[in-house]
Amino acid sequence: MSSTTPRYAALAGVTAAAAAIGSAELVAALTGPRSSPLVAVGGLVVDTAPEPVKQLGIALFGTYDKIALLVGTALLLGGFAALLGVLAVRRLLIGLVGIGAFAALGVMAALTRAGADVADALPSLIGAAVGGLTLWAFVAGPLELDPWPWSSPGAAPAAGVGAYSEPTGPPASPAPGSAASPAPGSAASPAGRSVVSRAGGSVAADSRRRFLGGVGVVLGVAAVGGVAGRWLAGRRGVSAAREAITLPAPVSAARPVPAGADLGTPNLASYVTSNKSFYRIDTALVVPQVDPQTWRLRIHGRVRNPMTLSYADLLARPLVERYVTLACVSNEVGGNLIGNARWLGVPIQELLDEVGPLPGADQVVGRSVDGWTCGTPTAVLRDGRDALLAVGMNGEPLPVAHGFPVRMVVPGLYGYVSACKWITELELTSFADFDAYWVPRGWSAQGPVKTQSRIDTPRPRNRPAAGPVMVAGVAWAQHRGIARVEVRVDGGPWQQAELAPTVSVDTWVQWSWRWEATPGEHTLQVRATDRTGETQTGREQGVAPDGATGWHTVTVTVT
Ligand SMILES: Nc1nc2c(c(=O)[nH]1)N[C@H]1C(S)=C(S)[C@@H](COP(=O)(O)O)O[C@H]1N2
Ligand SMILES: [Mo]
Repeated sequence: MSSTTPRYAALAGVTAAAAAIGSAELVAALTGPRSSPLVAVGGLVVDTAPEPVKQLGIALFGTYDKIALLVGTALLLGGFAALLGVLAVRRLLIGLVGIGAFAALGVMAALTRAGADVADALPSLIGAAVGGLTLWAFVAGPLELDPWPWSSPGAAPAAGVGAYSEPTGPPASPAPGSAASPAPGSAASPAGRSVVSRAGGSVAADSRRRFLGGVGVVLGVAAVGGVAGRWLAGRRGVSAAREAITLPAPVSAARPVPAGADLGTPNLASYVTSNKSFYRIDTALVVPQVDPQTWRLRIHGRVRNPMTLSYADLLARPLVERYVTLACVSNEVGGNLIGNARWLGVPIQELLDEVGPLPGADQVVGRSVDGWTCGTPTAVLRDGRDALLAVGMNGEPLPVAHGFPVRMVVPGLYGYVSACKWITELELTSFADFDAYWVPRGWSAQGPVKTQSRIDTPRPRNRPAAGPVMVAGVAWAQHRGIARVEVRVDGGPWQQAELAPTVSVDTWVQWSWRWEATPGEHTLQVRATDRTGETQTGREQGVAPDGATGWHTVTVTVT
């Protein structure tokens, strides 16, 4: 038997949840985006989800994993809200307790985020209050209305007894003065039974109209409030501050990109990756907005002279500009979580020399404003390579998503152990004393980039014609440099590819090889050898715990 009531009740629950979220977003415009319950709870999920679940999320959704998480959270919330609505019709207290539980979760999540203060509890609390009032307004009066307007005519309930009105219990009391409470003497009959009529002008139809009208108004106001909240929060962002910045010229410019570094072949990754197409990986559900005016970098821990720098202090120092290829440890063989940019920044080595690390301080922990950490070997930062506290990327201030105002970039190390974005602290400690963010989650404390190579063209779907085919791609072994790249077809002998010139050993290199392709299906493989003489292993290993290995293999059909 179908009944109208649970559907109205579920709709009331979802509407109350929407009112709660909308008002929470509006409040979060004042208290900061990370205090939004959706964002805070999502962040908690990101930080506490078991590693296999996270891996699955990344595998399924790639760099859209965060959007998937937010959409998933919203759907789950919608389901719970519908259930709460149905339960609340039976007993309002159950619904209110449910909302209270969600509020508690929101408060707990918001208050445990890095740098949280008590005001971060407000969006959840006010959202819960608004949600609770909305729920009360909708369900305090009996929700026994005319048949669900969109159900097939035959689905109308026979006796008009709402499945969730307790036949023997006392009638639910209408909410005094609440928008959705039925007008005295309208739908609710003394027995708590609904008056159902198929005639358009009945009192039940009236109250149905009023109910759906109320739902429409609340959903509309919630949506407007939520969007306005997001918009206001966005206006509090730092894009304007970023655009107002003019970066000083470097005292040491990057070596110009040599002619021929870019083969310009279609499908081949360009030698320099634009900011727009540079991959983005981080745990931040909302991009941290860090005001350069108030930004400070604290260098402390096991040092002789702790030091605090402002953004102006940093820009006043001699800046260097270098091309460095940044790669993610989660990059699969053949993957594209890698990019090459021209970074402008202060050499970290000079800062370390000034603070004077104490003996035993073998790890430098970079800490972001959102609490994320990475651990970099002190020795690597002091061995003369161009490890930078970067303020510029490809001639612009760092894009906000790539760490504005300041981030780390260290040639030769994966991003998770070196490339802290939105950095606010450098803490000298030891590997024995501190595990950075990804280490307790099963990733290696040491993350040197593995020698790798990738075939960018032809792609499997290209179906090149028989005859000469340009096979090309990129290879990288940051800070060691690439000495040789070889290609083989159908498991045959390795053939030497040609290497394009590069700026330095700290960047990737494009390679190409002319293939006399014959019709049919063929397998192309690539391997690189770095300048220490080590050849990339063909043994296949996944990305965890310290980077994938194996030869990129592409199967193409030649026509
Ligand atoms: N604050 C912060 N910095 C971070 C991360 C992060 O999650 N939070 N992820 C790191 C990882 S795993 C990588 S690969 C690089 C990616 O930098 P990009 O997003 O600029 O490409 O940033 C690193 N810096
Ligand atoms: Mo990464």
